[in-house]
Amino acid sequence: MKITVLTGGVGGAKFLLGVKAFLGWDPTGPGPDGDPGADQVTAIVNIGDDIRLHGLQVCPDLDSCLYTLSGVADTERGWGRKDETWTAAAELAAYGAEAPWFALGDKDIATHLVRTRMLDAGYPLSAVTAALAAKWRPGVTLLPMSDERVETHVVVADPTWTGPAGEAPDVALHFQEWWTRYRASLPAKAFLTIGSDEARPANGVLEAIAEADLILVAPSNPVVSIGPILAVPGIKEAVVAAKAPVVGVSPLIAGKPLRGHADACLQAIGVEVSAQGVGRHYGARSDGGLIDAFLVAEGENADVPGVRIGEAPLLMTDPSATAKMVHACLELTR
Ligand code: GDP
Ligand code: FO1
Ligand code: CA
Repeated sequence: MKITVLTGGVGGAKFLLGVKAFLGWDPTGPGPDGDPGADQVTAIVNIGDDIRLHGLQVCPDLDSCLYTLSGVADTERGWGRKDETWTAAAELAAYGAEAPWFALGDKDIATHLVRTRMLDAGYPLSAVTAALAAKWRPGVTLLPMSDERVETHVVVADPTWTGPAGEAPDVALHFQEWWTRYRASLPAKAFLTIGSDEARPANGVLEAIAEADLILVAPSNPVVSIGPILAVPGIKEAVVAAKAPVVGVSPLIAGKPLRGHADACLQAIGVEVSAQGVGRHYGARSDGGLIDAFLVAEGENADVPGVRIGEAPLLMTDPSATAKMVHACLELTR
């Protein structure tokens, strides 16, 4: 069976642990790497969060997936490596270097150094990601949504404005500044996916969508994780045209995200902060939208026209619990 998953970082990576468990694989193991007859999982990962800092290209969602699926992620902190140290980050801050609000761990910096060196040598991000995966063996094929630069920027009233209240001009912040420095506390007026118009699906993305037997939209942030993926010309069209059923999973339980600021993001684009709101935001594939079915938490009573609703426990407490969610998604395709 070929499963293709649209995903962001932390939430998506936890979901992918469950996809591996559903297939009977060790969630943090290499999977049946390369065995031709075996099941295959491909993740199409958001790169809108990517940021170049200190001359290094940082790819948070790809790295969340890479580290989580190979068992070296710090699950408490929710990003970066476990057993991490912050010596370089402290020295950078002491120098007054850029973006002290975005700390790079020492182990993590090695990943960014290797990636940046390969990018600067001309390798596309998909090839760089494959090279990193050859070392970590996440078991899932990780594809960036694009090999071109796409960055999410957030339009807000200038937080440094000192003039008359209410007259602050709009400025665009890089997503990471909005998300980590300001903790998404500045009301977002718009989310921009800089570069998406010129971006093409990365090598392997359209094939992974066309060849899939099942397409899953992970319980990722619908706005800043799934949104940028669909903003790459050709990707949404490929999903809509795919032979596989498309099943989404709600990232909200009882109208609340389990972590992060998906509620602020949904509010900012005028989408009801509920499973039903997210389902309607994705829309029915039969009606020009994205999904055929949508899995929500028990008791949500979501109604999404044209979309088959399933209810299941939706807390990804461990890979086996998440595997049950994946099973429930598959049941919705029968
Ligand atoms: P990010 O890119 O690191 O922000 O991660 P994602 O966008 O992939 O996932 C973030 C989303 O995962 C948040 O909106 C959370 O609500 C959602 N999430 C985290 N844990 C769970 C869980 O246990 N169940 C469900 N349904 N969603 C979850
Ligand atoms: N999140 C924070 O809240 N503070 C940080 O200092 C921080 C550093 C960081 C470094 C590398 C990386 O891959 C992720 C990092 N994150 C940090 C998390 C990051 O903002 C999130 O993983 C996603 O981009 C949010 O979707
Ligand atoms: Ca992300």
